[in-house]
Amino acid sequence: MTIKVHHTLLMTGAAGGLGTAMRDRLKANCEVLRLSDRADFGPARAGEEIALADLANATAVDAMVKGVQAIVHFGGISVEGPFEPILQANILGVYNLYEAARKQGVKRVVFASSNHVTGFYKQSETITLDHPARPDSLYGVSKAFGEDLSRMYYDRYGIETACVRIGSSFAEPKDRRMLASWLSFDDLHRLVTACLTTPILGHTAIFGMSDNAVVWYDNSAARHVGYVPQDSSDPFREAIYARTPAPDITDPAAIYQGGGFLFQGEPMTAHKAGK
Ligand code: NAI
Ligand code: 15L
Repeated sequence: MTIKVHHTLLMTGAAGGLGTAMRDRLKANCEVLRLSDRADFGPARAGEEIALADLANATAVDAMVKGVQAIVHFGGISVEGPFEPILQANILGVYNLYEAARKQGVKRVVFASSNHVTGFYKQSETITLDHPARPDSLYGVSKAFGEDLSRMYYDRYGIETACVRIGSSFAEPKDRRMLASWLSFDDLHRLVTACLTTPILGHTAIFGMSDNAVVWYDNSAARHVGYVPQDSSDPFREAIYARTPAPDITDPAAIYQGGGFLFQGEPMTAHKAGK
């Protein structure tokens, strides 16, 4: 059973993959679920409100945040690409979100950060939450900005945030890399619920992964969140091995945790395997 500690909960990115997957699940966490995106996603259902907003529009973001007690922030550019849309959604947009939260007294945010904040660590490493950011893309840098911005809003204004460095949250793991990075939708909901309900959240990062046998991330410094994953990528392993080739271990996509993100955007020109 989920304790409803917030009457009205805002979820951004409602038209996206995770927004769609979490929409019904998060209704258990509140009396009213306010949904937002810049894209239209149809009418409100029972127990929902809709507040469409472009994150880059401060006035619209203020209206979106008004009257909520907590925010689950999935909205934004979710892949590597040209800088301008990332700037608008993930940098200006996150600033607008925190400014609206500050002005309107919202005290808790679950921020969808990404494994790409630390994508340039190797797949042969298990990193902790104390490892410095090592973004693999402009997208990863924008998520690192969101993490730092939310830290400042905690230190200055007491807005608690969990920066959830989501690995790969899809219905199933799609490839060998995702055997380590996979986060099931049910575990994502468990993780968001833990972030919303833990008595003292403070400001923390936490890696968003299921209870996978292959592990790159150590969440021991975030045990106060109380996240206990219940799913695992392991049942998918055999089928993934059968349908995917063995990795070329000199390929940067196999060396680094960020995988294929290293090849998105402008081509890398300063890479040597093993450095
Ligand atoms: P998605 O791309 O499917 O959904 C993102 C949503 O944000 C879209 O509906 C889009 O319309 C909206 N959006 C984009 N720019 C916007 C703007 N300027 N104003 C308002 N809305 C805007 O992404 P997905 O997979 O649902 O991910 C949700 C969040 O979780 C993203 O922030 C992503 O970076 C993060 N994440 C997701 C992972 C995954 O495995 N699905 C892994 C790591 C992080
Ligand atoms: C992300 O940050 C992306 O939003 C998502 O689409 C996946 O590509 C994921 O990382 C991943 O690394 O698998």
